[in-house]
Amino acid sequence: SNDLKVVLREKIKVEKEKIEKFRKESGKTVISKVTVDAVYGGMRGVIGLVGQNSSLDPKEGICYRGHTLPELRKKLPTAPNCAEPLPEGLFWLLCTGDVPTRDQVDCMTHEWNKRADLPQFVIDMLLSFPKEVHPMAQLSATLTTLSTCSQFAKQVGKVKKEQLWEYMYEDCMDLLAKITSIASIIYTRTYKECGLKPIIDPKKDWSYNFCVSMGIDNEAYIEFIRLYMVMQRSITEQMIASVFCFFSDHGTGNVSAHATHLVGSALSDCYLSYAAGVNGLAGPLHGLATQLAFKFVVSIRKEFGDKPTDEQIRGFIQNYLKTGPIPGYGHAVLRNTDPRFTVQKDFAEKHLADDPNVKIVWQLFKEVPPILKGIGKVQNPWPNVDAHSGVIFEHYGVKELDFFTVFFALSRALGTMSWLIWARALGLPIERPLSKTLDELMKLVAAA
Ligand code: NMX
Ligand code: MLT
Repeated sequence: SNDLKVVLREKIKVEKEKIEKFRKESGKTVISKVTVDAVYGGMRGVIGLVGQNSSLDPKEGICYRGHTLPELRKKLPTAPNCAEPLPEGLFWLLCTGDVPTRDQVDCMTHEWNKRADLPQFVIDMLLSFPKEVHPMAQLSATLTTLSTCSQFAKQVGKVKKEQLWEYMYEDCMDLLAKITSIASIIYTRTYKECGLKPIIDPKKDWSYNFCVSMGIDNEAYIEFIRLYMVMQRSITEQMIASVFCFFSDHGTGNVSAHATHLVGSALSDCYLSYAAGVNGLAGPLHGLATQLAFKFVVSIRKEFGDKPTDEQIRGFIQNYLKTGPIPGYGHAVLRNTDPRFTVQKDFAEKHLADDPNVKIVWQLFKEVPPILKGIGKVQNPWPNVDAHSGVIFEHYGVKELDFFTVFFALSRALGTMSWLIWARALGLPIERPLSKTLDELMKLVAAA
């Protein structure tokens, strides 16, 4: 079938049986231990979440339902005469585990285009934000308001628990269809004096319509956005069920995906849940690093011009380290260069190799890791996804730094929405780890 809901219905049945059997056989097997350090250290190393359909290898990076990012670039359907994968196809893959056919992807595009219109009260709200409100705050507030339209919220307590996922599915499809319209209004209204009405050409794909609605009709930019949407680790952390309802694993549970899942576990609808995720993504150690990493590059150019020497760059890094971490470097899980960085580098090599900002990003790639290694305590001295994105957005005309993390939020929505559907389909319970006082911890240690 080309209808995602029909395909999902069958997949959910099979997956539920598999999990039931697994839990019957192995439910009491101990697979992880919790140390005092883990309790104080952001729950590092504690397996408390399950990634149904993907994995994040510290060395290899993200794997989407068994496919690496470079593989997906080749396997997922593209727009006609284009090279980069369509995010619609990724969403199908995230939901079903299958690489979709062209017809299935077309069907997704059609669905999202059909659902893209925003209610008037949401448009009014978007047009009334003071322009100083950060775009991520605008996005979060708008999503929260959209919960008024949730079909899921209206059915909680009315229909059987097993049926709830069907309403979550409808809401998630709506959210994905509308979130790009919301983002394009935020962009045009905050930065271009007016809030342009989103242009939804029914013959065009999700990313195309979004880019054109932003007022940037440039094929290379649209291709980058398609790639970027696919790239933002839309699955690993999102396809995580808190089946064991405990703690976050080192390899899973990034802030935005975990926040979304956590709020969803209280049976909040997808709008409320994803607003929570967006709020987490807006933090400087998470998605805001996209704009901070770009600022870092711009500051280097301001100080040394377009062609800084390696020595100047090293001095700049050392100085910056006195104030905080180098944005775009390091990771809680990865122990290698983020493949999402590599994929963007590959794109930039083809399309914008002469851009002076891009050149500095590459120079930093050479100079930052040895310095971070030298500090001794940094677990991962390599660049993450955020080290590269900003210079590419800027190259194609998005000069407004505060908007960069919104792109991240659009991309992450694909993974979080696919997981919310699954979480409700599997009937996952409310997430509620235990917390202890220091005295209680000390007693536990004494008794251990
Ligand atoms: N520059 C300088 N110091 C760093 C960096 C860095 N880029 N990364 C980690 N450290 C320090 C870290 O501050 C900590 O120091 P202290 O013990 O004094 O607090 C020490 O190294 C050990 O930290 P790690 O265990 O390596 O990293 P952790 O898992 O705690 O944090 C990040 C991971 C991503 C929060 C951290 O690497 C960081 O702050 N990076 C810069 C911000 C960034 O790029 N964030 C985006 C991540 C990707 N995303 O999109 O979310
Ligand atoms: C992410 O994609 O969320 C970041 O790489 C951070 C993380 O995985 O913790």
